[in-house]
Amino acid sequence: ETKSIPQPKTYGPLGNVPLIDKDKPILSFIEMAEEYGDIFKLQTPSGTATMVSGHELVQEVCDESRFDKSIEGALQKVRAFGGDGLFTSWTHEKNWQKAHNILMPTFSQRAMKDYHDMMVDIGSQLVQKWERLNPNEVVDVPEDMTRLTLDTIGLCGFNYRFNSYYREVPHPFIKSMVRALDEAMHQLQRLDVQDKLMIRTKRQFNHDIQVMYSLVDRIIAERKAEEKPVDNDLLARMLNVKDPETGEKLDDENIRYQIITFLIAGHETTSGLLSFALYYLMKNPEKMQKAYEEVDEVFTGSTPTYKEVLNLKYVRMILNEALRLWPTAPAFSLYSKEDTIIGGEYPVEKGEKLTVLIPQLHRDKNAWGEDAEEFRPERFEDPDQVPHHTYKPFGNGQRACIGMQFALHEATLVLGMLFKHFEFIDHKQYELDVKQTLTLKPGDFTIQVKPRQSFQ
Ligand code: MNH
Repeated sequence: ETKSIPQPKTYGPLGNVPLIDKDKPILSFIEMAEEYGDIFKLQTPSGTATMVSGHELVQEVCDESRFDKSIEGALQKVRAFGGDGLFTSWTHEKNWQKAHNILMPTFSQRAMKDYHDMMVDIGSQLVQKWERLNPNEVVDVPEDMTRLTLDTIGLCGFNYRFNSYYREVPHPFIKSMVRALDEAMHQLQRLDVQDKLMIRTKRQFNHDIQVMYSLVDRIIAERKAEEKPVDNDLLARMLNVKDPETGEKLDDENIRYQIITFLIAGHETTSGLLSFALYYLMKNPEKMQKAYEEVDEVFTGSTPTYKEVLNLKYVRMILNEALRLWPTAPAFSLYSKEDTIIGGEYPVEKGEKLTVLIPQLHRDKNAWGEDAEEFRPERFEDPDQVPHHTYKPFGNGQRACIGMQFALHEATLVLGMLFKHFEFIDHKQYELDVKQTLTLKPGDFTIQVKPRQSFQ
């Protein structure tokens, strides 16, 4: 006995598009999931999308023998500049396996030791900036976090300094990247004819891609021209290391795509994570207090060490919980390898696509309990208590995030440094307004900061 998948009402050739908020599609999907349940279907100009969010269904589609990552929707649009880089390639493309083999070792927990001092360098720039503000000045949290995460991946990845804290407006790369990502998200909701008419938008998109390429090509050329190039960053690995399986190195075009990919994937999401974490702490003073206590106990010297960061257990739990409520990369897509049935009742054809709606999965009361909407880092105290297969902020299986340790080390270190140095003032009684540029961030989130007395 099979059932058809629920679908909201459609509007002619636009399908379900009029029901989707074009600036924050993910929030519309969350609302629809509330109404239509664990699985529902949407028709858009770029095809049919089936959204799954119930924990049992998600567990099923995370079975890699039956489903694999699909490059579609926004990801397919991002492919215009990410090419066959790790993020936007199919698993069966030769360059995915090759780059995966070559780059995995640079992202292990141990490899973070090599990046730690550079992360501290950039973190200190943020601390110094905030220390030098006048008492009434206001901090735009997501903006300063984006400066931090961009500069960190630039330095650790490519020995390149964006020097974002010395700029009033974002680095040109960032301007182009944000606009291109935003355009990729909006393209999805346009009919082909509409899209073809938007000549200026298209020109801007192509221009933005060229801006990104030119920076990256310069970074590569400068590295190649150096007499004694550094040998321990990501770029060095990309240029020099052979894939043990094929004996081949990455080609130049693919290296360009990988660098773009790491610059994008490597900072937007982590910046959102830090912003959401600070937001939740400011709204939960008892949790904030616990974080202060931990940091005061663990960070004893003037500069945090690699090992001390690993000991910030509660800060790590705070980050896990922030990523549960607002996973900053909120969806991933799969295709079915065979004709199959999911949930025992919904037929899925070979090649058919499914999208996992992560924020909804993370709020599934059947898995997380009645308090699923509450910010409670303690639920991550005992890893065995975390419900299996219901927590996917970094995606799934072999296509999961390669930068997870990097993001968590960076974010834990920086939250620790901020707690060591500041008190935070919710000067405008901020109410959460989630913004989407493919990834999620708290919009218009400003605070005031005050140096902590005990450290003056
Ligand atoms: Mn990241 C894949 C989330 C930080 C580089 N990342 C993914 C996926 C999710 C994700 C989800 C899977 C997407 C999919 O299946 O389509 N990533 C995050 C989050 C953070 C994050 C929530 C921070 C918080 N990611 C980072 C950082 C880097 C990075 C930092 C690099 C330094 N991520 C990647 C790359 C991939 C990826 C590269 C693609 C990996 C692959 O498919 O081989």
